[in-house]
Formats: sequence, structure tokens, C-alpha cells
Amino acid sequence: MQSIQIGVVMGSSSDWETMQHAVAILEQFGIPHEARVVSAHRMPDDMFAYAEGAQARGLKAIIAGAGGAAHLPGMIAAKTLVPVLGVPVASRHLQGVDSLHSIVQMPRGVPVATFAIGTAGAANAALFAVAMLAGGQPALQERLAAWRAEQTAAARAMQLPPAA
Ligand code: RP5
Repeated sequence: MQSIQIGVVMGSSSDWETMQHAVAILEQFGIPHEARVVSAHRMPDDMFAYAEGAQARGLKAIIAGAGGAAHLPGMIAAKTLVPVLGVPVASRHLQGVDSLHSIVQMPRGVPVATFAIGTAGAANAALFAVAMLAGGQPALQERLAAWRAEQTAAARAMQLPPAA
């Protein structure tokens, strides 16, 4: 069995609705991955252990999604050299603008690559991880090119309804 390459973590099972879009992309590309809940404020010791063990376990990137005061991606990034891709999950009261600002506004020195709020961000974080891995894997690069070509063909085939 191939070792896990991408870790997908999230602050709550309530984030799964969003974060499953990252996992779906990783599955489409056959990337060995794991997905689990690691809450920054409810499981801080687990979060540190996960981040501290990531490099030794061979993870190439960690996709971290959280909502509200979303400190999970930044705190994981603070404890590992493995690249962290942050996904702001839409929150109930501020629709994820709070999550976005919490994740994207990392002070200089500890980066988190931050994606769009919600499902597009989750999917794009996974596509970005695929692109990172594809640099060293020609077969994966070809699959990514084919995926893009399919998307292009679908856009070219789009039809508009008659104007009302
Ligand atoms: C954050 O709080 C999670 O990432 C989630 O987006 C949000 C709400 O969590 P639950 O109250 O649904 O568990 O930690």
C-alpha cells in the first residue's frame, strides 16, 4: 500500500460538507490521502501531534479547513515544514468572511496558501496539491492535463438559453 501523501484535516464534522470536495478530487486522481477531524481549540494537543508527525509520516501537503476564528491551518503551519493549504469554511453568522480573514492574514514568516471560501476552495486546494505532486510524477501530470482538457471541452460546449 502506498503511504499517505496528502492529509485533509478539518475543525469539525460539520466542515465535511465542504471538505469532502477536496477528498473527492484526491480520490479522482488516486492520491493516497487521509481525512480526519482535528479541532484546534477542542483538541489542541492532537493538532500539535498531527502537525509534528506530518513530515516523518511522508505527507507532502496538508489541506486544512476550518470556520469562524479559523486558527487550525495557521497553527498546523506553525508546527511543521509541510506546506499547508487553508480552506475557509462558510460560517453561519459571517458566511466565511471571518474564516477567510483568519486564514489568509498570516503574519510574515509562516505561510498558509489560502483558497476561496467553501466548496470551490476545497476543490481547488486539492487540485493545487495534485499539481504540486505532479511536478515529480509524469503520469499524474498527464492525468491533470486530461482533467483540464475535459473542463475546457465542457465549457466550450456550454449553451445559453434564449433571452427572455
Ligand atoms: C470550527 O468551528 C470548525 O471548523 C467549524 O467550521 C466551526 C463550527 O464547529 P461545530 O460547532 O459545527 O462543531 O472549529
